Amino acid sequence: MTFIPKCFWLPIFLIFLSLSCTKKIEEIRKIQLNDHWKFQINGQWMTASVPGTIHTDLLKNKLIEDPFWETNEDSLQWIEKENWTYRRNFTLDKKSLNYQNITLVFEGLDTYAAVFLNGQKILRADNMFRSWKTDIKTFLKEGENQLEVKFRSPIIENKEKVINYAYQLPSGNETVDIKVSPFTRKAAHQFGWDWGPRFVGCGIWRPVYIEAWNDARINFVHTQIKLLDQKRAEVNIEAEVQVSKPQRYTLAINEQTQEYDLKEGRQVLKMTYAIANPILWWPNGLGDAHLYDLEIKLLQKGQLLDKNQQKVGLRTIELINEADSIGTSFYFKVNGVPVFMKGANYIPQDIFTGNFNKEKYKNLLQKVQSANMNMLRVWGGGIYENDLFYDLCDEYGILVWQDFMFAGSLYPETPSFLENIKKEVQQNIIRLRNHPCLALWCGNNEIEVAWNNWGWQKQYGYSSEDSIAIWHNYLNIFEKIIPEQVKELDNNRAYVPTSPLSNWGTPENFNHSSMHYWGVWHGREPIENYKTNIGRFMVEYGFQSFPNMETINSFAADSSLYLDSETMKRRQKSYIGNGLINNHVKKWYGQATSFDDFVEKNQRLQAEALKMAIKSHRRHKPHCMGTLFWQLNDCWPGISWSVLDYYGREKLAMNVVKKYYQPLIAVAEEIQDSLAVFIVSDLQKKSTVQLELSIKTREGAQIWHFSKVYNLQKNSVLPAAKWSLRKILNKYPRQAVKVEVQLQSNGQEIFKDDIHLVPQ
Ligand code: BMA
Repeated sequence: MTFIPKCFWLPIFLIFLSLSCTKKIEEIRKIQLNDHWKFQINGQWMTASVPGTIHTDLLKNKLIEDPFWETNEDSLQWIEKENWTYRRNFTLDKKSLNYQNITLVFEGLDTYAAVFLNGQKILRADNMFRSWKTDIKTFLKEGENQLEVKFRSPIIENKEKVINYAYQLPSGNETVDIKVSPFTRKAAHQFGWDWGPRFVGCGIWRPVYIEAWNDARINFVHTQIKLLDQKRAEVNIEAEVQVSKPQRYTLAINEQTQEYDLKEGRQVLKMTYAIANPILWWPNGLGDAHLYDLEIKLLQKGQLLDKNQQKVGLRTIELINEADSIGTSFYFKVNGVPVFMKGANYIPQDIFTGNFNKEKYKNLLQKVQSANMNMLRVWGGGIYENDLFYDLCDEYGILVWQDFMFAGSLYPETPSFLENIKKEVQQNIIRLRNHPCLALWCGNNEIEVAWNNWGWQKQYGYSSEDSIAIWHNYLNIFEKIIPEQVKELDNNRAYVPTSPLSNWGTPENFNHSSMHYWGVWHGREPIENYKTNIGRFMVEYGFQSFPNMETINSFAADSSLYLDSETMKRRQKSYIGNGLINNHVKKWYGQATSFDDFVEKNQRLQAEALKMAIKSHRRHKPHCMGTLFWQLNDCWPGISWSVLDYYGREKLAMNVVKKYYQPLIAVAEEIQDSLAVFIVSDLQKKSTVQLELSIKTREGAQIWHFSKVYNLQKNSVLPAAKWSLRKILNKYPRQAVKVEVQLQSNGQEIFKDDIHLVPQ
């Protein structure tokens, strides 16, 4: 062993001591608190799920019957009138407690909640759509801690407010006497809608966790495209950081770094990230939805403190909503080119919102993509969707029309309510604005058309003073508070205060802006009216159908399998009811011979209705520049306008959507005494197709044929040909023939359709 003289020991010891005392800066630590929750019922603590909902917790513990079975909805209404308490314990070690800052984060509390940590109140929540963060360092102890969330029933919370309010507020589709939904910032459809049940629940519906950090952290990142041309893109990156120790920090974006001397508190760090030869992000059908990965890191002396991952899609998007030669346009330009939007209205995938299932999201959005859709509208009576929804839309090239969560109601004008929605709007804009899929912010669903056309003033007995005050409050929310936040936080994205901007009342209205066309269904018009009522952008229209028998059998006993059974009547939530469907079925296909037969015919009818509408909308491009049918999906196994049921099963209409949303289709249409064919191309390049048109007897014998090659312009509708029916039918009556239309590309069939002529 080498001898070390005594005098050397001291400096070696001192060096060792100083090294061991230099505190290593720790990276931010996230402690998940989603497990081990319990909820209390009759003094007992039962297992709970987080994220979750009281109804599903009760069900999992076998404390209630299946809420979807038969008419069980009715007997489960007591749940909404109860307060519910959730609790869990967790242990913290000394190391975690040593962090300078410890924050508790609830990504979603539904809705009125008081949160206690070790018996001390640390938070009060009153909005399902907000996330909640609070510093908890001083409330924590080493070892075991207890977290408790006490939910108050929205009915109990708001009953007095409803009774004492100056006037009654219209309230979506609520059917009970005391209508609390306008006062409650909670998914409106859960109070009952015309396609869903009333289940007003509560719960910790999004993840909960602790964040422990030292010195500084990243609160959020904002990415904005500053420059985008063929050679180069520049993305502005703003990172809001929170600093508890003033010193020099480094911000890194992928390989690029920049130093900052930061003071205590919140501050925004700006950097520009350049991309050479950028690859654009395109909506589904027009190219790849290319995404760039950015990793934003906050470092101190080379040690990582916090990081944030972003996916950036390079694209521009504009809404062109302006006066034109027809009336008022409404269309989107993506990367400078007008794009016809093909899609649907999307509602929450589960009435029990905490019931979040990744696979279900993925399956649904894959179906959307493979059905050739390029846009979904997240409708305003549901929720601002989970991050995964927008991540998948980014990836699959599905643009999102995002409503703020206001639908078919009017809202109180108290300062605390307005402040609450302002915070909700701020948080959700910040959470969603980086997504390339996000196309538009829309203030609300159908409030303006309702105010102007649905007779609320008379129905609710408003005096003219009331009306002035109510309308003033409406304008304050949708033309001031919300757009001001959009302008401040997401200045480059379009905002419209409401949908639709034009009502379907008069023919002239079809020349203006966005349209919800409900003449067919609510107006009891014949389905054929889809052919002539075509707006500039069809945001809603649709026809109901029953789900597949397999789904019906999941909620109805054999003894309920008839149209007038209590179960089928209660499942039908639209005031028009099953009778309207039945009348149309009879008219189109004759009296159904059994319940199964009725369901099958109803689905054929829905498919026929959507086919007619979609073909007409597309062939009227560019008068019409978008078609979003009502509705894509369901929140329970029910009767609705959906094409995919609660279990993801496809109705017959789904095939129609897939087929008629293809980029190249031919629309053969009877116009008075003629047969006309239009070839529609949504492609952004020229193409060549061969049209094959035959008239055949119902038995299949060909009596007339036409074939021609057409060169199509990009993004076009070509009126290809027109014939006098009298000439081409010869002696055959209309009802004895069918018209077959086919498109071929390079000898391959790419589209085929049959149409039947209207008998004379
Ligand atoms: C639309 C929607 C929903 C409703 C649907 C069917 O206008 O906005 O409110 O469910 O009609 O009636």
